[in-house]
Amino acid sequence: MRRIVALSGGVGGARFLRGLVRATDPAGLTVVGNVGDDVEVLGLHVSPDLDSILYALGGVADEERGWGRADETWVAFGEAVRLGGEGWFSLGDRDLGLHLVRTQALARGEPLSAVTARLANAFGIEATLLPATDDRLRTWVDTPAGSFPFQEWFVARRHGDEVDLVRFEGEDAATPAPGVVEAIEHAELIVICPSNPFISIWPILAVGGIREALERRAAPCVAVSPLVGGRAIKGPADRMLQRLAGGTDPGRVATCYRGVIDVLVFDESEADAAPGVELQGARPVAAPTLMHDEVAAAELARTVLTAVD
Ligand code: FO1
Repeated sequence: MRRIVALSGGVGGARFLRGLVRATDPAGLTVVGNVGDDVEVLGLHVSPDLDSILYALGGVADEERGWGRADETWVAFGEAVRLGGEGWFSLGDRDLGLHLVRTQALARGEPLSAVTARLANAFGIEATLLPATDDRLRTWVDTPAGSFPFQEWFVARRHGDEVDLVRFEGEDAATPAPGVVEAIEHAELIVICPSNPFISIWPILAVGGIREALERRAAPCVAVSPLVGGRAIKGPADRMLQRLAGGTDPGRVATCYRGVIDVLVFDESEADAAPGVELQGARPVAAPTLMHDEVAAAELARTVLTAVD
């Protein structure tokens, strides 16, 4: 059994993880999920990235929408909105069930990591899923139109504003959730999933104890670029990379992870970008990265698993 730690955001990361559990023994896998985009909606604690991972690994994700559950209905949320509740962030009926359980557990004083473990167990997930931190960590974006909490910018404003800066409220005080540093220290391979570096992976790296554990890692660290041909499959990663890193080529993706990666896997269509990745101190690996189905995701996972053999 190979001990692997994967750092992941929501949609793209979760899709990759479905491939990873096909390509390796999930019992050896620890996933560290982003909590910077957690949000309170209708009094409920929502952890969108942890939930995308739970639903993907539990086999119940809505693949087309990219978030939430398949076969979802919206009766309770529709009624809440009709009665004057906030309606900018949609919660499906099945999804609501999970948020009720999590919110009650947190209100009783249970740490996020403990309730996440119980939820993962309930979904029959073999891999270990840990939030980056049990502490409050929230992503903010500074834009020409003002500063916004992450979900207000992402969902309510449809990530239409350009981003000048990404900040993580609570980063100074946040400590790694139990098990995160130990998993990194005992890992044979560390993987950064094909997630948006700025809003999915940086909040994890913003937890000092995690960043330090990665910097002193014994295991190799392989990141997968979320861009294909300089474009994001979904979401604002390409626009953010252009504005915050000065371009969208794989070399710019590598700059986001300087000091924490040894290898960058990026799409075969950008093979000529290899020297730019090397300049950032990472070994370039060009391979097919489009995950059009679970088989393709597993193939990408195998590329990652063999990139350091
Ligand atoms: N994204 C949207 O664009 N609109 C929504 O109403 C919305 C609701 C939602 C509910 C639960 C959940 O787990 C995710 C949800 N998302 C929604 C997705 C989410 O905002 C983002 O995909 C992630 O935070 C970015 O990683």
